[in-house]
Amino acid sequence: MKRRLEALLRARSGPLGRELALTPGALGRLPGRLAPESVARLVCGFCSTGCSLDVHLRDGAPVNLTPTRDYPVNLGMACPKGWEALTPLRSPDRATTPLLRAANGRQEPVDWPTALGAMTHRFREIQQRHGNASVAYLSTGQIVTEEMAYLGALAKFGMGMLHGDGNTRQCMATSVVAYKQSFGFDAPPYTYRDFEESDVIVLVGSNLCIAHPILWERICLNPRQPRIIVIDPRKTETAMAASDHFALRPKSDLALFTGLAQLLIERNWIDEPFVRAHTSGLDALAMHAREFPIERTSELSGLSTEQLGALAEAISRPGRRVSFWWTMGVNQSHEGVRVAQAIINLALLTGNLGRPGTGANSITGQCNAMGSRLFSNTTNLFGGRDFTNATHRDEVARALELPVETIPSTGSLAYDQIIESILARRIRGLWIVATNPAHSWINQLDLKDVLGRLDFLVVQDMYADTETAALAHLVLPAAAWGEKEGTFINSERRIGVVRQVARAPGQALSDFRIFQLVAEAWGCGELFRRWRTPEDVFQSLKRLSIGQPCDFSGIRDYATLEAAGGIQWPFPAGSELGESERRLFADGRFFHPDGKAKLICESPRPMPEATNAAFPFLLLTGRGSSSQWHTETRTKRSPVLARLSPREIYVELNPADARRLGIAPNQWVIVASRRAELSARAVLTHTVRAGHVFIPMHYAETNKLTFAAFDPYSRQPSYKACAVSLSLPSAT
Ligand SMILES: Nc1nc2c(c(=O)[nH]1)N[C@H]1C(S)=C(S)[C@@H](COP(=O)(O)OP(=O)(O)OC[C@H]3O[C@@H](n4cnc5c(=O)[nH]c(N)nc54)[C@H](O)[C@@H]3O)O[C@H]1N2
Ligand SMILES: Nc1nc2c(c(=O)[nH]1)N[C@H]1C(S)=C(S)[C@@H](COP(=O)(O)OP(=O)(O)OC[C@H]3O[C@@H](n4cnc5c(=O)[nH]c(N)nc54)[C@H](O)[C@@H]3O)O[C@H]1N2
Ligand code: SF4
Ligand SMILES: [Mo]
Repeated sequence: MKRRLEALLRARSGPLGRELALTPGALGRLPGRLAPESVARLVCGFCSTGCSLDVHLRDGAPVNLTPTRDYPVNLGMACPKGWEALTPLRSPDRATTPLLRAANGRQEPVDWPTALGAMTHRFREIQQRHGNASVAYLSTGQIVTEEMAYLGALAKFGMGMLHGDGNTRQCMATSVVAYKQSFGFDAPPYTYRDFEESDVIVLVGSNLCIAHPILWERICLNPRQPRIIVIDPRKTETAMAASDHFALRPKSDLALFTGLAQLLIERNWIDEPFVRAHTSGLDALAMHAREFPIERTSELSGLSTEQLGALAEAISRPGRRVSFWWTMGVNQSHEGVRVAQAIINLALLTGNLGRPGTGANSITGQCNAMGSRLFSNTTNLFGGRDFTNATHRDEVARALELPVETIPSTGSLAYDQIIESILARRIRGLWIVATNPAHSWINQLDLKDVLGRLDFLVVQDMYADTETAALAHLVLPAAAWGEKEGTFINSERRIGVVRQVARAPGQALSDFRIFQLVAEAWGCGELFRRWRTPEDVFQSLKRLSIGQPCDFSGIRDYATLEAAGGIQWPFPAGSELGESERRLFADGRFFHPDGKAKLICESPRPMPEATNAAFPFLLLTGRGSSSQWHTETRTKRSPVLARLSPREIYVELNPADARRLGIAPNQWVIVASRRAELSARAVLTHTVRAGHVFIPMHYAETNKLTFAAFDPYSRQPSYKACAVSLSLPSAT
């Protein structure tokens, strides 16, 4: 292996060979494509809203930014993270050189050739001993589509890996499976203008004001005085701002929505012509829903029969445009897929699909979760295809001009199964790119132990001090958003461009460049010879989309995207640029062969870890503030953002519970689950009900407590329900 790399360095063949041979210092100053203008336009790299930011440059360096005024998504607005997006780039804590764990156990700086040599040598050695599938990767929804496609192709077609998953499993897997089964393709149908055109907006398990503040602003632009209904066990910021808040019992959504379907059917409040023409499965759903009469539904959901009647009436009154939106309160559940489908059923039953202001709408999380859903090559083969389908493999082989034998014919293990395989020593090498599972994964303590058992762990991140990077044998320093180019796909299927406005520090390289170098070092660079730039990959992605519902082959290039203010898929060849916003299913045709959407139902199951006398509180987790992002690797580096949210971990509890337990405001308390305990400051608030507590996910300790339960269809973790106890620290 070493000889191969040395030969490659000596040969200096092609631009990549030359790069490998460059001195480390020179690598850091690789000629990027820095935007020459005084203003460069980039889609934000935090959340899936996909706001556009104008970065102002002086002498080729970014000085500050303003939200783009004429971009159809954010209309001149940004949240605190967007305004502060440049600060995390300039942090002195950035990873600036590869780090390799030495014999003394410490991570020591090395140059790129050494790092690449170590990675390819160790991974190959593991594969030779234990088979190709003994090395796997974990990808992300936070790098540009071109990079995640490169990683997916390199790992699976070039390096022979079979298993790869990503942090979208933690986030969007439920919506993907729900849409595929109900609509025939993973296709969120809406456009953001639907927020402005609805009469009734139903937000289920979505704290829009905190998690997608600019989408909340879009609701505020609605001139129809919409009724805003929030269904969430907590009285969130969004619930407070809404017209109605229905505080259902946690994880009773499936009973609630099935009971609502029953009310609609029994009162004949359904849009029968729409249902007959465009759906299948009504009879089975009607039979099933009979088991959820209003009294039982009330008992299960904790909502009164009057509340249920009011809800059913609100979503079914003829002539009203009703839109249903959901996020993690639905997806992160032991039965999330069926809950999402129960919401989809309500939209179908009331004919609220395909028209302005309607829809069964999953709001995505990360800036490029939608890109990852289509092009990460993890669960799905490129373009929403299936690894087990020979026709699909042929299509991909043809589009990429690859030998079809390079494409595996079996799908990947899911995230939790990859972790179990590590424990069983079937997987021994792992490459983690742009995600921090040692903080964010559901059974964090187990995961840290499991990652520690790997023969070789590579972590590729913009910071070397993340909880996951600390465990790595090899850390690869990555350039960040703003230091590279490519495209993101936002929640409403809009493809937008990210440009390079800054140079990565030290020897950090774009993920794209790192993948190219790994391909060369591995010896499979020939497969990717045509992918010299991200825009080359974009042209391949266009070809991969042809014939799929997401076809965007009509977009010429990045310049077209920039001029148009982003373009939503589908946009097949020959499409005209007209309206800047488009929704799906206007023609009532879904992606199943019969053109109909499926009404799918199933009985609710009990919550996996219920409360009991020893652990009497239910722990809910989620986003804490609009200035905190996930594991805070980025947001904590901004003094402005850091000041906008508590630095110390806190637990929200109801004042009645606090009184009973003698807990004073701001006091340190111990929160314990069956797995671990932590200390947190008590915040007394009526936003959580008695018997519930809430801890934001942004603190490193939170996931020590959570219970590893998964939806059986999507294998998404159920982060939002586990049993805990509260106590005061002992005086000693
Ligand atoms: N500021 C900020 N914004 C973000 C992020 C961030 O980290 N910080 N992350 C982004 C990402 S990746 C994502 S996925 C989104 C997440 O966006 P959201 O899903 O809106 O955020 P969460 O706070 O995780 O969860 C939403 C709500 O689900 C509720 N919930 C819990 N259990 C249940 C239940 O059983 N039923 C119902 N109906 N509701 C329940 C919780 O009380 C919570 O208020 O945010 C994105 N935006
Ligand atoms: N308890 C609880 N846990 C949760 C959730 C919850 O609601 N409750 N939510 C879950 C959800 S929805 C999500 S999406 C996950 C998120 O969990 P993670 O994906 O683990 O969270 P991030 O902090 O966004 O991690 C992204 C990492 O990528 C790095 N990075 C950023 N940009 C780049 C880049 O361009 N290149 C490279 N190589 N690295 C980069 C960052 O420094 C960071 O280390 O957390 C999940 N965990
Ligand atoms: S709402 Fe999301 S996309 Fe918009 S500025 Fe904030 S983090 Fe960025
Ligand atoms: Mo997410």
